[in-house]
Amino acid sequence: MARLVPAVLPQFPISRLSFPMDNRNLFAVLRAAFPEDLSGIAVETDTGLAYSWRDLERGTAMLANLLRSLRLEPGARIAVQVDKSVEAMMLYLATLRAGYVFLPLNTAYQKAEIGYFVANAEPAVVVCSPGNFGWVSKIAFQAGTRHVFTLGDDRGGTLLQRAALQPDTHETVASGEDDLAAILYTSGTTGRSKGAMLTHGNLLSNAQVLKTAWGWQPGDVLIHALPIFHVHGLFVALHGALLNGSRMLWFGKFEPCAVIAKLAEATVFMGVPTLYTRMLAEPALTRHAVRNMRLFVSGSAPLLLETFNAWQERTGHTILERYGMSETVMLSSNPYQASDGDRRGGTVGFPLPGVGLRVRGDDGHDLATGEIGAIEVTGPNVFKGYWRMPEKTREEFTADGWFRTGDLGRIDERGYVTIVGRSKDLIISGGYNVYPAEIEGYLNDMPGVAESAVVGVPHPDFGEVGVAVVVASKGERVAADALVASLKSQLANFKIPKRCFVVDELPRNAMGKVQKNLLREQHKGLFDGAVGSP
Ligand code: MCA
Ligand code: AMP
Repeated sequence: MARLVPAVLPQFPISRLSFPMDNRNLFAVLRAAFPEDLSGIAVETDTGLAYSWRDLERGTAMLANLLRSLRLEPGARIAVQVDKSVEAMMLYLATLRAGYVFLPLNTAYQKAEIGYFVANAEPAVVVCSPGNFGWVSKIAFQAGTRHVFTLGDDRGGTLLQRAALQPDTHETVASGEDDLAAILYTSGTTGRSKGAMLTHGNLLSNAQVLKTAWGWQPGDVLIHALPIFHVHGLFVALHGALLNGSRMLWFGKFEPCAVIAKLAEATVFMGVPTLYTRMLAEPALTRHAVRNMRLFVSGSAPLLLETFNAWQERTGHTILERYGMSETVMLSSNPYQASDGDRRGGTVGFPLPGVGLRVRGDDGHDLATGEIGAIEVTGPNVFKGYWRMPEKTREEFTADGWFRTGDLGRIDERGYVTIVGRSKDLIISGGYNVYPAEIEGYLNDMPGVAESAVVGVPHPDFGEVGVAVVVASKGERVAADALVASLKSQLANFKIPKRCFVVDELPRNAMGKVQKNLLREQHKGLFDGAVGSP
């Protein structure tokens, strides 16, 4: 039996709050969807804690009051690199509530990565794990950040200590649709990461569209087992549950057996393909285990047909695959209702209501049904631009205002979209994006390295993983293990190539361009038969 704990402080009666619906602040809209009876459980964690809707109301109010008490400038960025916890989720909601801009950072990021984001975004507040305070605060203070707090996944740290001193009511700031709600950094094929600026309107419109598209209904319970520093866990899953006033079963980390054990209590699950393949590897995944489930959603990376079919066979459920990006939130989805069509494995379904999606050729003309070209999109969900990169923003939009996704696809005669590849040099590993150019940059800077190429190859657990191929400088010798060790000391762990080869030369075409396709072909069988993670 879960224990009901107050989120931040002992309970106080809360005053009646008004949420004028002309307020397009995303929090105000989510808050209006909370059940009338705030004493019910909103979030139940895998550590045995339960948070009521009132706890969310009060906790976010206290955190919002703390942020407001710092007298930050309008539009101030709140950068957060902490382990997943309900308090971290409340910090996100509190940032919206107080009218500031949330900047989530993957916990795997190391010094150089955090240094770049902090210097680029100039956050007024940085919140980090207690164990990282030493190095993170140094980076933050050097970049001019005025406030650094800590937040642990055990409800420890200075942020909650300070928030506990604040009143537990807060009138949500009035926001317009065009006001910034969050900045999500996404790496680039060249150069450094770009901060995608998402507005309250972007997030709100997408959440509302998905509520209908995926048939959210009273009594739904969501298993939340994704990280909360990227679009999938932070927006798609979280907003879905909150906007429906639905209880969440909250996992700090994805553990297949623990999640399977909770499926019987849930109705909705969202995951990247690796989560599905890991659950399929467990005999405990049976039709009985999923007897109360209504919907399984997959996205962030291609779902193999093999996984789609195996899931259907084992559980009797057809996974609904959808497609999105940090810059656009969700773009397309397979149908929820059978009357709207089948859920087709290998496709990402139809463009969502309000989303324009077209496929264009190199010459910029619309392609005929079934032809493969560049996917371009438009809609209220499409971001405002890249933070302080007007030039980059211009490059990524067409003259008529459509966003170039960098994905290649086709639309069939029934309107289903299939993604067939990417024009951007990107590896998607276990749902995380890895940009070869970034890894190659680090490798090329290492002593004794003349050049390198990083390519993605199939992997049974992560879908795709990076493999590095390195050429030593003339007269130098380099050891693959040492190169990988050096990368590990500098970069987030999911970016580290799973294998590294030192070769005499890289294959090049007549123009002198490295032929990555040949490297991919050469190494494509490297992980055949590998079970689980390496
Ligand atoms: C961990 N490792 C990885 C990954 N995760 N390597 C490559 N790719 C990864 N994704 C490394 C670890 O550092 C470790 O290396 C080794 O692989 C094994 O780790 P393991 O314990 O198996 O990993 P884990 O901690 O269990 O994590 C696997 C995971 C996780 C649960 C699949 O990667 C995950 O939560 N992925 C979801 C990502 C996500 O939410 N993406 C949504 C992005 P070593 O032993 O050397 O340290 S939003 C998005 O893309 C858009 C907008 C969308 O459409 O949703
Ligand atoms: P991100 O930069 O993390 O927002 O990743 C966005 C990219 O993930 C998209 O441009 C696609 O390449 C990829 N992606 C997301 N969902 C899917 C999907 N269902 N199938 C294939 N690729 C996907």
